[in-house]
Amino acid sequence: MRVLLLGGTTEASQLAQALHTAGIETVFSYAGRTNAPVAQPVPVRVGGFGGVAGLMEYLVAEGISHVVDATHPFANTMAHNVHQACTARTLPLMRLERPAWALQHGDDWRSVPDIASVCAALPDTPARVFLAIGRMHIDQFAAQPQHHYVLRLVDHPTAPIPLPNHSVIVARGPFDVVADKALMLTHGIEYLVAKNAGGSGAAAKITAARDLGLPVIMIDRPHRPNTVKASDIETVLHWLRHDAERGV
Ligand code: 3Y8
Ligand code: NAP
Repeated sequence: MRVLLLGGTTEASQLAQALHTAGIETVFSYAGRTNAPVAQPVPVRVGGFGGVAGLMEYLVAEGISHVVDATHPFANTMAHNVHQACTARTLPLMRLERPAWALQHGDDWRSVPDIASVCAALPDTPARVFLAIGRMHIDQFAAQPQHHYVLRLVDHPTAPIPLPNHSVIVARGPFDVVADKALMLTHGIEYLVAKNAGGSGAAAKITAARDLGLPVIMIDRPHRPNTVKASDIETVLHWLRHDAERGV
């Protein structure tokens, strides 16, 4: 058995540790988005595969027997590519996907279907917005330059930020509620923008916004392919052990 683990989330790192402990041969895969991704206890590969075709070639060349897609719920191209590649190669694939965050008492969520819809959910009058959705979609907010944006990024920006009023905070998760509340108070945040990432690694800002009575513009998850799915690592381990015992 040789597992390809598509990573980049807290749960992927937890699963890598469990697979290492169980002695299951695993390759952990990062896209290469950040300068210094978290180290893993198993061999790591970094960078895209070259689309579906490149991934199919990789699966054969590396003798992969099972694939676990533990990427972030918004890593949607990867999810579709791996589903297509594993279907074509008739390789067992399981997606490890943490449940979405659910509205709780005291939450003030304005749900939007995608990142492009966030601007329309912001007020016309200038506001102070905590844009906690990373680096890749900042340019979409240039359409609303009147706001002051607080941007939290994993790495220091290498290109100019196309927003006239902004502050940058460089930090990687997991985050905590006390620090996220302090951040929102220090910066006088009036709106939080977040993807429904789910999981524990970035939930702190959602709790902090609830405690402070701040509105959250919550971006719903994109549709993902209909893959065999698990919401916890024990289920993934059981799935793999079952095949390992059968010598698959
Ligand atoms: C490269 C691997 C771990 C994993 C930590 C989780 C938690 C923090 C939630 C905020 C929101 C955001 C962002 C975020 C979360 C965890 C987890 C998670 C959000 C790392 C990582 C990689 C990435 C890629 C990066 C994106 C960016 C998104 C920052 C490592 C740290 C905002 C998503 O600069 C860039 O190009 C960054 C790109 C995709 C989204 C964006 O559009 O900018 N994640 N995040 C993975 C790879 O190369 O394959 O560097 O170690 C992983 C984590 N990100 O092991 O502790 O499990 O969900 N990551 C979002 O949800 O909105 C932060 O600030 O509150
Ligand atoms: P994406 O849009 O779904 O994928 C874009 C391309 O990046 C893919 O087609 C693939 O390139 C490559 N790729 C993505 N994940 C990969 C992986 N784990 N290993 C190897 N190549 C990968 O992905 P994304 O949203 O940019 O996310 C990239 C990484 O950041 C993922 O590991 C994801 O788990 C992590 N992450 C993303 C978010 C987010 O908000 N999107 C949040 C937290 C963590 P090829 O086509 O060349 O194969």
